[in-house]
This record gives sequence, C-alpha cells and structure tokens, in this order.
Amino acid sequence: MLTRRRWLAASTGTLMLSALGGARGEPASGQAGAPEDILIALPGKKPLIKRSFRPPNFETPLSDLRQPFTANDAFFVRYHLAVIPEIDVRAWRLRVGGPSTARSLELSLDDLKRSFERVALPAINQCSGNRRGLFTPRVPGVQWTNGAMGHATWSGVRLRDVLRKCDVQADALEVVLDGADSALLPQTPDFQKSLPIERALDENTLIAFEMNGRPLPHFNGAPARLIVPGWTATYWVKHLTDIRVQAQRFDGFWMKGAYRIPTGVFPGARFASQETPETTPITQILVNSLITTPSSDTRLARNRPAQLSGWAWDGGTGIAAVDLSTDGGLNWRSAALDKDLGRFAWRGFHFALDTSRPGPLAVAVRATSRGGEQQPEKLTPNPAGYHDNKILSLALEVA
Ligand SMILES: Nc1nc2c(c(=O)[nH]1)N[C@H]1C(S)=C(S)[C@@H](COP(=O)(O)O)O[C@H]1N2
Ligand SMILES: [Mo]
Repeated sequence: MLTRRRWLAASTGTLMLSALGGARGEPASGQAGAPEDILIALPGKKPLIKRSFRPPNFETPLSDLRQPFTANDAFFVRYHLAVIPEIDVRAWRLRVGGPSTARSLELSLDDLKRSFERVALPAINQCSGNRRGLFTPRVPGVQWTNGAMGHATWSGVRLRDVLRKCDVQADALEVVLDGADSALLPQTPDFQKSLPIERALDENTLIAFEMNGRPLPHFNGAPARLIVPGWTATYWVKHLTDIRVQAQRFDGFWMKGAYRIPTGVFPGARFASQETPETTPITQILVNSLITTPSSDTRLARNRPAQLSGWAWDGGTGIAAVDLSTDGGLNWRSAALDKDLGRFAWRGFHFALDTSRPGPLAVAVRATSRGGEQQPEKLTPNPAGYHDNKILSLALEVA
C-alpha cells in the first residue's frame, strides 16, 4: 500500500522547480489530500480530516478553505489535552489578576460583554505546525497538511482594557493564560501559555467570544478565547479561565519545552524574556500562500478560460504582492489581488492561466508581504516542524 507521503509524491510530485533548485524529488506541497484521510464530524462540526481523536486534532479540507471566511463548523480543531469540559456559560468566570496587578477581577460573560468596548477584526488563525505533514524528512508531531488554519472575524473585547481594570504594575513582564481543558494523566503538563506584556497590551489582542458573528463553537474555545492576530495559534488559548500578570518569566512546559524555534533563524517579533541562546518561542506567522483552485491534477481544457486562485497572508504587515510562475520558477508575473480586509486577514489572489498550449503546466505561487518578507524557495528545517512557508507548486495539465 502506498503511504500518504508516497501518494502525494505520485500524484503531485512530478513538478520540478528547476530554476528554484532544491525541490527535486520532493513532493509538491501545493495541495494535499489522500485516500487514507478519514473525515469525521465532531459534535457541532461538519466532517473534518481526522489527525487524532484524543486529544481531538481535525483539519479543514481544502474545499472548505475556498470561502473568504472559514465557516465555524468547518474550522480546524487543535488540542493538546484530552479532557475538554463543556462549559456552562452561566457558571463560567474569568479570573484576572496576578502579582503584577493591584487588584483582581472575576468576570462573567455578561460582565465582559457589558463593561468593555466591543472590537471585531478579521484574522488568520494558523497552527505553528500547519503543513508539518509535508516536511521532508518527516518530523514527529501531528501530521497536518494545509488545513490547520482558517480565517474568521473574531469579536470580543481588548485584553488590555480588562488588564487595565486590574491596574497593571510597572514590573509586569509576562501575562500567563490558562484554559479549562486538562490532561487525563497528572504527569501531563497543563496547557498554559504566556505573552510578553507589550503584546498582551497591544490593541489587537482580544478576548473573543464570537467567531463570524456567532458564539464560539465548543471546539474552538467557548465561551471565550484569546486572539493574538499575527501570532501563531498556540497563543490563542481556548476556554479561558485565568489570566495572570507577573514579573517573572513563565516556566510552564508549553513555553519552555514546546513551540520553540532556533534562535535568530526566522524573522518575526522577539519574545526576549523566553529566549535562550539556542531556542526562542515561535511568535509571528510568516508570509505564506495557498492555492485553493484548481485542485492538483486538474486537467484544464485547451483554449478555455481557467483561473487560479487562493489566499496569501503574513504576520500582520499585510500582503504587497503575489507572483505566479508557470514555467517552474523562471519567470514570474503578478496575480491580481482581491480587496484588502485588514492586515491580519488573508488576501485573495487570482490569475488567468494560459491554456493555449497542451501539456504540463508547472505553477508556483510566491507571496511578498508589505514588510518585505517573501516566501522562500526552501524549507528551513527545524525539529518541531514549524513555519513551512516555502513557495507552493502545483502540477496541472492542459489537454
Ligand atoms: N485551551 C487550549 N487552547 C488552545 C490549545 C489547547 O490545546 N488548549 N491549543 C492551541 C493551539 S496550538 C492551536 S493551533 C489553536 C487552535 O485553535 P482552534 O482549535 O480553534 O482551531 O488553539 C490554541 N489554544
Ligand atoms: Mo498549534
């Protein structure tokens, strides 16, 4: 039986980005989907691609990533711990305080909704390990392809408005976030994350209770979760229960022992209090793109109009350009960009393909951010399989 990786190679791997170098022999990472993929519907969700059942890790199929906003019931699900309580909204309280505050608060969902200004913003939620399953050589971890991400409008209140009510002290260094989920075994560390105080006080960091105008689905963090636009989803703590401001570096496993990348290798905001000479927490999302249409191995009819489209995004500067090559990376032309929905949103692009000549059509897409970052030709290997933003390729055929 073909393994999934082999299947990918067999179905899309014939494109060689000769001019780009280094891609020879690798499966094209433009799209994925495999016969072994099992679609299962969690309660409140439509069928999603199962990566693991306990804890639940389910990714969004490509067909559900074609709409500008990813539907709530199609949005991917990622958990580290197996015990995920259904929260009774009336009993739920958010505790906010900690050693670097003058007072603590306990807020109900109604308190949150009534006492603070409402904010809504469209943003990409992308797992640090999105596309890990496309890494060569393979790295351990959930074998995501392209669907450990989605785009939604998040609404709630600013974390900073809530923190200010507690009177944050001058010595504040990090803000620690905890959710209601827990581990089956006492040895498994609780999922807690921290943010640098500046990022917690950023006007775009939200405590959200709605997604696309509806209450958060259970599996996406009901009744409230953190939104850290531009930063990978590991900081977007779901089912929030505790927020603590402290003057010390937070020592929890999910900061010290996971979600780390080699220091000084990738672009992105620094998280200085958590940095060591060897490793540092992953922070901002890198410039990236996804081709949603056509799907791999589509046969394009000769002399018929054919449009290629997809999304491009980055960690918060916005998209400046999307370029497309149909000759394996020798020549590049600009794709048309759709409306700009905001600097944390994804940006649609489309491009009319030339179908006048029969034969294979080797398509590659490369996004450039307003910050000047561009998708690289090659993956930067790292042990946890994060930050795959290499140029996408897709093998099409005109016949
Ligand atoms: N409480 C809690 N929040 C969490 C996690 C978790 O395991 N528990 N995982 C984080 C990670 S790594 C990701 S990728 C996102 C996924 O968000 P989603 O499940 O809403 O798609 O949730 C984040 N928030
Ligand atoms: Mo993640």
